[in-house]
Amino acid sequence: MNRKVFIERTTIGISSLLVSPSLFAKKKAILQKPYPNATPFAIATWNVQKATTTAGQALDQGMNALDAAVQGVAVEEANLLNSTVGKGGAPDRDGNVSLDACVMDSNGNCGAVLAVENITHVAALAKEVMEKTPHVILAGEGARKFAISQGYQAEDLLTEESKKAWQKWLEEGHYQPEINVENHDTIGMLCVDKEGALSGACTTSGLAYKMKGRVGDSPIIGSGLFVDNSVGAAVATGLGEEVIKTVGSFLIVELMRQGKSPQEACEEAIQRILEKQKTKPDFQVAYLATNKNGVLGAYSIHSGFTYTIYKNNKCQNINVKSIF
Ligand code: SD4
Repeated sequence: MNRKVFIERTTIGISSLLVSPSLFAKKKAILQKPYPNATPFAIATWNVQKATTTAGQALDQGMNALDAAVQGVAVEEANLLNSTVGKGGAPDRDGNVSLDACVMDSNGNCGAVLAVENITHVAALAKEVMEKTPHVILAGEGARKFAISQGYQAEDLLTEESKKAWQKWLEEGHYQPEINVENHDTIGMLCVDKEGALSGACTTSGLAYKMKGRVGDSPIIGSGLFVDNSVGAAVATGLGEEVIKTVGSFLIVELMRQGKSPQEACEEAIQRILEKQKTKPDFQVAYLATNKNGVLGAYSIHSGFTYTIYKNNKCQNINVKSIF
């Protein structure tokens, strides 16, 4: 295409958009209101009833979906007894706690922080990256410095308990990712607000005793979390390396876009991982998804995965079906 033809085509393209502003208006409306008269709800990976209720009640009071998800997961980030998220999370093999998180909103905006030390509320920090910087991802020391500049307190995230557990691990120092059967782990939360907007947050300390600098799926948009307000959303937990290889959360949303139910989409995404395994895998991966109508799906490789839902003033923890 020569320059003249290119300019002509571009001009035609732009002017046709200028004469039909309703094209834009319509698209915006669809993006912002996917579920007219939505009943707000919050869902989260694992048994995190306090976190899910915090988000659900905030939604009932009119909070927007993104803020509610960030507020919900903050409960577990601050929970010292949760050794897989936030303060008290298991450190890497050198004894440093480094956290990963991301958020995504109903308009497709997203933010993430990777391998951040000394900051507890990394999902909120990911939201600040999204809202206050021209970037999507900040990693390591840059993310930590940005947090401090935004007024976050630098804290020692290693607790007496997590230090003791790490020192015990050091006696053998044998690193092998393990199947998760604990009742809480990486927290992926999806929220729908009264406006029908869908947003999510995902936060984790990653694999216990990981190599320094290792980052899993949780802060990677499309792997640990993906939201498309005109289709639905998904979150992942488990061995991040396997989720990343199949871009799991994005895959689930795309399968729903093609007409699969949330349950079918989660099952196919798990199958996609298993196709590459020669023997029964000794790792866990689990997915939780909702479509734009609030129909849920969840599936895992091994048993033991649960999710929590808060809707209509009721909070429940649900067992999820698994392949094995
Ligand atoms: C990671 N997906 O860093 C996280 C860890 C996790 O259940 O979810 N564990 O790979």
